[in-house]
Amino acid sequence: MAPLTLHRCPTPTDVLCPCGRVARELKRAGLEFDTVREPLRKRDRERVVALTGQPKVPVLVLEDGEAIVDSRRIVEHLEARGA
Ligand SMILES: N[C@@H](CCC(=O)N[C@@H](CS)C(=O)NCC(=O)O)C(=O)O
Repeated sequence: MAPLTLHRCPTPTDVLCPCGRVARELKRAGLEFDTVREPLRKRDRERVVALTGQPKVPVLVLEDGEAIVDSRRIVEHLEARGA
């Protein structure tokens, strides 16, 4: 199991949406991460709601279990850790 986990939408590329942007940034930084594909419809994202209290992805779960919501905040976090 990788230290980081990215919960993302089903969009199959890294170029089209906020989830793809986060995946690109993680790869660019050379960080190892697991990917969990979440359902397209927000009402079907029970796992995301259980993790974060809201249904939006991307969500990045850190080494200590903290979950960061929103692509902009995730990218800021990666910058702050020097990635
Ligand atoms: N402002 C959010 C937008 C997140 C967003 O639009 N996520 C897409 C997937 S990449 C989504 O969940 N779309 C389905 C919906 O909003 O119903 C961010 O940048 O993280």
